[in-house]
Amino acid sequence: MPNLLADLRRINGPGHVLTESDVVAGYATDWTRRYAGHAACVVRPGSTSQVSDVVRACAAHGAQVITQGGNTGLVGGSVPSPATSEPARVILSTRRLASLGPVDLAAAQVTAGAGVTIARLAAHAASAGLRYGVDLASRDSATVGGTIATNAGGIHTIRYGSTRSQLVGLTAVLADGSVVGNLSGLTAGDNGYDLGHLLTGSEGTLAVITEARLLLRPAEPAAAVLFCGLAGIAETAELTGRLKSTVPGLLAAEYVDAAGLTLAREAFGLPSPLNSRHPGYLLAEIAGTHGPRDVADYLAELTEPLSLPADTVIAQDARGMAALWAYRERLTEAIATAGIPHKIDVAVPADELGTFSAELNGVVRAAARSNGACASRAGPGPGPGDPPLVIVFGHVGVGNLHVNVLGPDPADTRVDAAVARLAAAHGGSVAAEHGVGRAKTEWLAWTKSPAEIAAMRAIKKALDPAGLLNPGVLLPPAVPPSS
Ligand code: 2HG
Ligand code: ZN
Repeated sequence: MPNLLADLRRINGPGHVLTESDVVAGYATDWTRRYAGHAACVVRPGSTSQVSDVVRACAAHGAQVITQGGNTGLVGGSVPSPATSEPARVILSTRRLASLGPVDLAAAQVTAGAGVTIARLAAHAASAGLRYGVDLASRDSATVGGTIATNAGGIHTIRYGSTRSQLVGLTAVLADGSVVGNLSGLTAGDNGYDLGHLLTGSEGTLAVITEARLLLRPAEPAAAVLFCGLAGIAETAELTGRLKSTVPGLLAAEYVDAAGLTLAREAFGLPSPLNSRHPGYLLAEIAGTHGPRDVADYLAELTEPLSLPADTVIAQDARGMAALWAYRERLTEAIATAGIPHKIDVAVPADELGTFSAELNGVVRAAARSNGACASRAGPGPGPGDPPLVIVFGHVGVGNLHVNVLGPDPADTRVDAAVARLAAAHGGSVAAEHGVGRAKTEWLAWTKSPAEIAAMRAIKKALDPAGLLNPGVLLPPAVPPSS
């Protein structure tokens, strides 16, 4: 260990090897506080070549490398294992890999360091009259590298696709320290295996991403935000389908359920957005692609054939639109004020959302009963003996739901597994935009075939034969559990 630390100090400079236990603990605990691990130190390399030297040094000492961007992942993928035993673990923070190249207007592309935040990238693109297609509530902390590693989606996935759709190339350091990748920005004429796309969604298990070449989109300022009260998620999915096929510039279609809206209102003192309460709400954001006509005329033309619900508000000014977005964007924070939630990020096909949602509460309650009911009160969430509080929201336009459950002991994963199993039973996915992390490895086999998992293991073995890159994340344990 002293030799490893000395090597890391020599490579990065002593100020960029952090060993104070409280500082390391901060990096080793994820945003939810549900996942925390142990590491010998945090290193903060400032260039791809320093990352390469760090990875080589760790390999030479048999130390594990846990790559971390903004640490905003919610499934434990960016923090080390809680085991206290050897081998040593090093958290490699990418935050100093913060270079941001000039916007290439001819190609509508930019090269960004892995540690650049999404907010900084968005502002940079906007200063050149363009936009970056991935946007998410954690934009001020989430990084380019982290969002590639998890293939993050966010609020505009319905319009621009997930991070995979923005990636043109990247630079990465493999487990032996070698540097691979291509930042030429060429989208034609590449051939062979596409390492960039293989690393997208690989959650730090195959390489350390240090830079990326990203596609930018034409700026499409929002012209209106609609907020509609609906009878539930099935009706929301149905209306979203109609919006998708009618509205040319649908930028976002987001769902919030009644429990989520109440919590956000209570946590932040927000007024009711509509005249009445409803089981569910759709927030739709529409771009100003309607030409020179007045936005109001355009919406009137649209809303006629769409037959929007009676209780709908439409905001067309920046302030009004932001006020409606607050009910959706501040939900994660609102839930955190009520306790440590179980966060189950799943995808469910649009035509199954109704039955999934109808079965959800029963499934959660049954799993919570087997947990010995709720843990102690940690805020305005449920107290001992209360039923769990289930909050459902997310990117309904792409079938991506964030099920949050408050009440059951955060250490008990039975509720999480039950919800993931329900999503799988409805033809969905146990993990969507947050990744698999440490939380969901055992459930991957519910939606991926043995052959697929074997192929993933073979890739891991080929690229990281010693298993030093983010072990315990993404891939299921070698011997699957019996359940
Ligand atoms: C969002 O869409 C994020 O706001 C966070 O993915 C989801 O807190 C969550 O469960
Ligand atoms: Zn999300």
